[in-house]
Amino acid sequence: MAIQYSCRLAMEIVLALCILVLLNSSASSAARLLVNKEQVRRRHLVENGLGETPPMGWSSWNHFGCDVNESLVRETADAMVSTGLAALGYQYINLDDCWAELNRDSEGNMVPKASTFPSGIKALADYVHNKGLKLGIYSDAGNQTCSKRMPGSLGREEQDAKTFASWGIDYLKYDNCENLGISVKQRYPPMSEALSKTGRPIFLSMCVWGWEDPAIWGKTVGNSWRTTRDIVDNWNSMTSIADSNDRWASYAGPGGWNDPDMLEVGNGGMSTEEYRSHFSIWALAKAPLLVGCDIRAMDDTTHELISNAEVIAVNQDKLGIQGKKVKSNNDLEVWAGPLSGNKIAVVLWNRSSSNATVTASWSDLGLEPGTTVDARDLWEHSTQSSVSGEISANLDSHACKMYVLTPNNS
Ligand SMILES: *[C@@H]1O[C@H](CO)[C@@H](O)[C@H](O)[C@H]1NC(C)=O
Ligand SMILES: *[C@@H]1O[C@H](CO)[C@@H](O)[C@H](O)[C@H]1NC(C)=O
Ligand SMILES: *[C@@H]1O[C@H](CO)[C@@H](O)[C@H](O)[C@H]1NC(C)=O
Ligand SMILES: CC(=O)N[C@H]1CO[C@H](CO)[C@@H](O)[C@@H]1O
Repeated sequence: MAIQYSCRLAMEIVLALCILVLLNSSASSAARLLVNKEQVRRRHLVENGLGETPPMGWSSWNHFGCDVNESLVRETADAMVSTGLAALGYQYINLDDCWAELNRDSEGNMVPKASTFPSGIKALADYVHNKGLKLGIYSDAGNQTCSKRMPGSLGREEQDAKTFASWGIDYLKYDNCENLGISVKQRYPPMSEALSKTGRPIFLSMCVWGWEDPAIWGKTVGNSWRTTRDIVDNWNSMTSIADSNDRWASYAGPGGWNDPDMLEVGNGGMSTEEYRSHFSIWALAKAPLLVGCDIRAMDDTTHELISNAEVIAVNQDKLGIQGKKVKSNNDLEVWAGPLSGNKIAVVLWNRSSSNATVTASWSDLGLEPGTTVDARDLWEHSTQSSVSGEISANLDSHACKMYVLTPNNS
């Protein structure tokens, strides 16, 4: 393995040098800068071709915990299509913990829990695929999963990866419980290699809780890595996770994403404005957008929040650069990041406990002082033309505004 990796690295360096030489002779310095960045960003891509943009879908955990079964999964797949979410890009239907029997069969294979998944996982994958969606599953880089109700895959990576591939699985969330104190960096690569050996492209979501700074090395192993502990459905948890994840912004990119955990929108623990902020910041930060509520029974407000196509477009922008906090002043915050086509995504966020005006000046956003922009308000769906110097909004406590700025004459 080590030899294969270093050969690959050497080949990529040669390739990058060739491209550099070519560019030096022809392209402008701006274009050169862009392509160089792209080379560096792609060098460590785990080679399954997945996660060019952050994954979108649903996961059973935040709302249902261990109370999962095959009818829930089928009904959720139905709802994904009937509510229009699938058409907006939500494609993964991800089963979390508790789908398997506690014990492996006599050949050491994981077995779907007979009482809750009597038709088996292959049949479920077929059902989900027939809807045009993808099926995700869950295991753990330890000897059991976090619920302790099913086995983990540590030491059984090849066997389990083969099982998942034979069922038609498209995504694996790989958790970090019961890990016997072994380093994350030792426990995750074997599953990555096992998945790639199956020949089936399976998105690897490394649920490593931020251990051993996964942003730094994660791209060689998986398509996303958790930067934080689990989210809880409240304001303090959501905001502190947003802040921890923000530290690692520069490491994310196509093929490998920082993961601040799944969405809580629609689960009832936050106000509408808090959920709007949650969804806006996750979208801006290029986080996986994995809905964690019961989409079979969501209310209109939840549907409106998670189906905002303009906010989703920021998350799925092909440039794939994670937006970050660019100004913070007594709970007054400005988060921003570049988008393709020279555009800029901006969130103005009042995290204090009362009403106030939040302002982003052009210098906060890296815009020249004389620049004018068209400012698209992604939640109001309205555009202000020729805005100059700064953009500001009066915001209720915990509320945000999200804009895409398009500089004029650029
Ligand atoms: C399946 O799970 C859902 C969600 O927990 C539950 O409401 C439903 O009763 C379960 N169905 C069966 C057949 O167990
Ligand atoms: C997991 O490892 C722990 C510590 O060695 C051990 O106590 C436990 O029995 C193991 N569980 C399984 C299912 O192997
Ligand atoms: C905040 O200020 C705006 C604009 O002045 C106003 O419309 C809104 O009602 C205020 N909200 C609160 C909670 O005071
Ligand atoms: C971001 C921002 O402007 N936050 C403000 C929210 O409201 C309080 C009270 O008016 C201000 O003190 C904060 O600065």
